[in-house]
Amino acid sequence: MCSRRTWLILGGVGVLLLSVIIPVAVKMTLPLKRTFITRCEDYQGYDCQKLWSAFQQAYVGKDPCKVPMEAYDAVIAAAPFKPECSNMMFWSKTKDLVQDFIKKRECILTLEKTVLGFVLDGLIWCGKEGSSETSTSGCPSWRVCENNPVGSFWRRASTAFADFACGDVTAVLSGDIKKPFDPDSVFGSIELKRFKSPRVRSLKIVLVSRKNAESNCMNPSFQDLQKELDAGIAYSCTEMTESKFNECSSDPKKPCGPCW
Ligand code: N1C
Repeated sequence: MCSRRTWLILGGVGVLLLSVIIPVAVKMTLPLKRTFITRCEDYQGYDCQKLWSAFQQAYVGKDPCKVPMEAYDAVIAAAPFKPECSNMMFWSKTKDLVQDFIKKRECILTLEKTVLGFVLDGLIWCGKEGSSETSTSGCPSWRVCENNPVGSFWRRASTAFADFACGDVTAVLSGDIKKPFDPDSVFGSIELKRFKSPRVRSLKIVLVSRKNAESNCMNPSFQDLQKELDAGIAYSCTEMTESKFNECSSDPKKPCGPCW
């Protein structure tokens, strides 16, 4: 016979299994397709089955280190951006900050607000030679190889998004690191180079930091940025604390316009 203490322990383990471990395991094994279609349907306005089939042909059955950006041409073409030439926001090393910000400022457009950015944000996927399956774990990162399915997707989508940029563009960078502008980041190596005058009128860098900033707008990396920027695009940089930046997103007087 089991003692009362044993029953209590067994009960506790059962509750833990039901409430934490099993849901996590199920979530991890949820097929990518289901997440893709569910998010796509929530987004509305696109033929989600068509998008899925254009998307998965980019990497399914392929060596996960041999998926170049061009593999995603078909899915990018299947989800053209809606014409909208204002309030476009780019970022590097500030993803969480920007995601919180845009939740409150509906009119600001980031790649994660477009259908493919929305559907694939935070996901991992890859295929395998000779298989029709999609894996969501054990996929190579950029440290292993550059042409991995996730990295190539973001580089391809960022290219299309930056080609579409126009008007006054904002990029939110981090003042908490020594080199806020990284020429090897997606922002530095792809997006910045696609901004073209006169379509893009200006680029404003918003450098956001916690209390004791590591770098400011005089940081030498910004000279490299300006060298890369198409002549004719006006450049400016402004420093801001994280709390000011967050306040700015909830300023009811400025639901859309810039507050820097
Ligand atoms: O390499 P990064 O940032 O400079 O890329 C950010 C830049 C943004 O302006 C976006 O338009 O490129 C675009 N972008 C995404 O929208 C995006 N969502 C999620 C690029 N990458 C994106 N991700 C993932 O986050 C992706 O896996 C990539 O490697 C990181 C961003 O890295 P980073 O260095 O902070």
